[in-house]
Amino acid sequence: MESVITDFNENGFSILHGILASETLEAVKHECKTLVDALASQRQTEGKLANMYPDADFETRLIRLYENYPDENPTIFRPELHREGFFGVFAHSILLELAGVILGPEIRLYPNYSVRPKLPENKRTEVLWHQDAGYTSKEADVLRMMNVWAPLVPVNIENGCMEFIPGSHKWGVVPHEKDEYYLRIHDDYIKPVEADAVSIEILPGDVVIFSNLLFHRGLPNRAQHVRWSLDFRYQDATQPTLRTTQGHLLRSQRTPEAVVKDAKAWAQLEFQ
Ligand SMILES: O=C(O)CCC(=O)C(=O)O
Repeated sequence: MESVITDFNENGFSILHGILASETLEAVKHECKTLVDALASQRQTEGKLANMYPDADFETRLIRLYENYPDENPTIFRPELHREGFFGVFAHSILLELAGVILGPEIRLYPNYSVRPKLPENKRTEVLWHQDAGYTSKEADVLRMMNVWAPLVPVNIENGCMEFIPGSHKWGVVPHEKDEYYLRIHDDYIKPVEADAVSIEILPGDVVIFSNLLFHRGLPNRAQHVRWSLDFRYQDATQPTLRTTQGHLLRSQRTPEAVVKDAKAWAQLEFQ
């Protein structure tokens, strides 16, 4: 625990190997497969799919479903994540324990939790250099957060792993510019440090925690399968979210009765 916190404070991130149990991961994948099934049915109803590819595997089925419509594939699932199988990761005891040390006793799941199916060679899934705080506001540097990123398939430079600039969380919120699909850190701030980037090549079961101020990006996927991953953020719930949405309370000494108590309760809530 101590070295994880030291890394997080010094470098802006820390990798935790093998902390998600296979049942937890399987529950998440099961829900993702259900979402893909629903998309297959929807596309067949719309007359855009002759074959639903029911036997294609998790890593490739989404590619098959959209091969004739490359601009229509989903790049992110958010409201869809209020399903029981996702709760075990969001409310993971080790992650909440760490968040407790870093953020204090009041912890919310910040209203920015996502599953990303990163399809190959698709500009809409290439997340450019940014700080999460850059998407919120200049004032977001006061937000006390711990970001979590977890792969559902082995991730590497080829299939679009994350890249971080160590120590960049100490530089405050820097200017971002709008690119075609995402914001990106202004060249004046990223070019001088880009060569210091480290690639986060990790396996399902591993997670990386990082600061909301860390310069990071998701590389393009140049493999032939979908790079599935999960990313979410814990925040000190005594602070405002600086968004119109409020997230959900996962730990609290002040109002324990307001905490989302289990997977069933999670599934009844909405993205907010
Ligand atoms: O998954 C990716 O490629 C990018 C994710 C990201 O930028 C984030 O979690 O903040």
